Amino acid sequence: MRNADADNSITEQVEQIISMVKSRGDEALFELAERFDGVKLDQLFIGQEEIIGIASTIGTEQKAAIDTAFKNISAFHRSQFQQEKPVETMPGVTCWREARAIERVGLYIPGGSAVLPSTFLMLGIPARIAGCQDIVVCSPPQKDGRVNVYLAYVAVLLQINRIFLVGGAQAVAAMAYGTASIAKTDKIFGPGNQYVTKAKTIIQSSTQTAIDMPAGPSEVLVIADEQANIEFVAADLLAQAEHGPDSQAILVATSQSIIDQTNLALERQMQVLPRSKIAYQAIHNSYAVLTTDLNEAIAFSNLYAPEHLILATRDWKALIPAVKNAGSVFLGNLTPESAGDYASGTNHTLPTSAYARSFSGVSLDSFIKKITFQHISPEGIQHIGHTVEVLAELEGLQGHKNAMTLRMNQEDKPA
Ligand code: HSO
Ligand code: ZN
Repeated sequence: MRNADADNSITEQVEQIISMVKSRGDEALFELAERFDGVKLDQLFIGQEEIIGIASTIGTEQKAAIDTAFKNISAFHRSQFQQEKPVETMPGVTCWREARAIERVGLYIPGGSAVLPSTFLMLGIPARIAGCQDIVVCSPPQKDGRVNVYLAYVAVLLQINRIFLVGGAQAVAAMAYGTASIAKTDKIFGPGNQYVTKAKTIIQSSTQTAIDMPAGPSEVLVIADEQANIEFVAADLLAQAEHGPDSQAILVATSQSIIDQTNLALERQMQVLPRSKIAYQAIHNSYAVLTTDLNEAIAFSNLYAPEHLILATRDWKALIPAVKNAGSVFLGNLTPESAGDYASGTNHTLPTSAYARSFSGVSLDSFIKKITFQHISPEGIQHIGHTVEVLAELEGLQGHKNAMTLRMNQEDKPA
């Protein structure tokens, strides 16, 4: 089921964890690390020296791959920086917007069934480009009470010199309420299991800390026609399926034979995947849809609003204008979701569970807010004054009218 909502038992446990962290702070975090991660920590974070030490053990090939991803993701996110021009809406009335970084952000990097250094890149890079002042990073500790070498290397690239060894709902609670060691943040980012997601929704409605987006299990929808490469289609569905048993991998095909062939390819390819058990369950909970043509396929996809949409057809260009709801779109037979998951440049933190109807994925925008500015000159006051007076009058707000009238009648005219 797609919108499998956490049952009450998850809510209750998460509420308990949040109130523990709220009342007992760091002490609760030590206790919960022992309970949930099976680690007796002697300190809650690893610092710069240790991060550099761990990072230095990275393999050459892995380092080069992370460097390339870092470069591409940085280039794409840097291009999202936009300065808007001031607009003179009336002579002497000037309005504009300026972006400012969200000052304190919290990044949650999951560490459960798979450690995802790519998620660290996807959140840390836009946070750095935006110029966020404080970037708090939480990730569950490994069994040895340290962090994974790849996370450590990403931290070095991002110049982040502290990683808190805190996972799950307790990490979200700590970044929302703050503890002696962990600073309270203004916005929390990052995917996680049902506990993390539940904690994010709870703190969003009960604190002033915002969240990136509501998150659910990951999804891909592949639209395939006769020009699709069936092996690639099956591989893309499995790449999604291996994320978790609740992942959705949907095939929308324009003929039954594409579906049949994909099923055969899925069976074959699945056998050799190390995470085949997980992938099998996900594929089992997913489905294929038969449509008469590509237009009908896109119409279905728009209703479904997938996190990832792959257009496995040579006609992908013609379909672009018809895409109305999707988190991120992969065009043509040679563009796998994996490219965007890791290294092409786009962000992989995307809206799931049909939220792509109204939400965008994480980008530079997610780490900034835009402030409007305006200035009115003596000429401007004369131009806009009467309009404001009339509108204030019709709303029965005399004080508003007054604030304008006084200025319209001012003799000496400051700039
Ligand atoms: N497909 C995931 C992101 C990811 N894949 C990380 C591999 N590592 C959600 O977009
Ligand atoms: Zn993925």
